[in-house]
Amino acid sequence: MRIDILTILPKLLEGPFNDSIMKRAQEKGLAEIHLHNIRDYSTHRQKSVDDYQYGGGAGMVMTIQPIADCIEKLQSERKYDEIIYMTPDGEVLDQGICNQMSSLKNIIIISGHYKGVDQRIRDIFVSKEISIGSYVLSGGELAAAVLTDAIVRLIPGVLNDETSALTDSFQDNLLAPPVYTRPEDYKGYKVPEILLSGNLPKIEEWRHEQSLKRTQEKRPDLLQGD
Ligand code: 6GU
Repeated sequence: MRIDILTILPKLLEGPFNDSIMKRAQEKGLAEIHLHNIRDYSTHRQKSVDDYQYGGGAGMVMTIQPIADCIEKLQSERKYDEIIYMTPDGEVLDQGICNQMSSLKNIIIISGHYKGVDQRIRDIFVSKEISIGSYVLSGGELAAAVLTDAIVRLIPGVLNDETSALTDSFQDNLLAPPVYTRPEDYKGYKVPEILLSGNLPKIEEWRHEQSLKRTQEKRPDLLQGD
């Protein structure tokens, strides 16, 4: 899978993709992540990427030209399955959306800043608008990093058995059960007996019960099933 991310702050995105699982996915050739600095595409004398908004009001708007030129250059090189715009007014990201997107071949993600991008960028190019939750970030970069991480780890071969996505919280609409490691007894706080029993079917049954219980207590909305 190839992901092209358009941003005015590429530095913000270098860290998250150059470590751990995201790094390994790229080294294994399973994911290609390309960062594009929108400013590099500006034809303006001062390489500006934003301007005052028509109608007045506080806050700058990202201009069409550099973003459109960057997208059109990428589209001339390959076909894209989705062009995603990260915005607090988009569809709220969940595991179902991540699962669907992890099977795509090429996507573009646009990170907005300031008051966002000129509406015409959205009208002309964008096929999907995504928010990562009901709060406002100062820019779309961290949201783009969240989306990319959540998608890339689902690409077959990225995770090994140890980090399998199958037992993640949310994969079956249930939260993951509690986990324990050594020591067996920490200042009187003990590991549940069942986990030491070696009885695998019983352990799996316990884990499922715990998942259900946790979900009921913490996220009953997930059990509503819609
Ligand atoms: Cl995608 N962008 C910004 N700026 N804020 C957000 C968001 C996105 N999702 C939640 N808050």
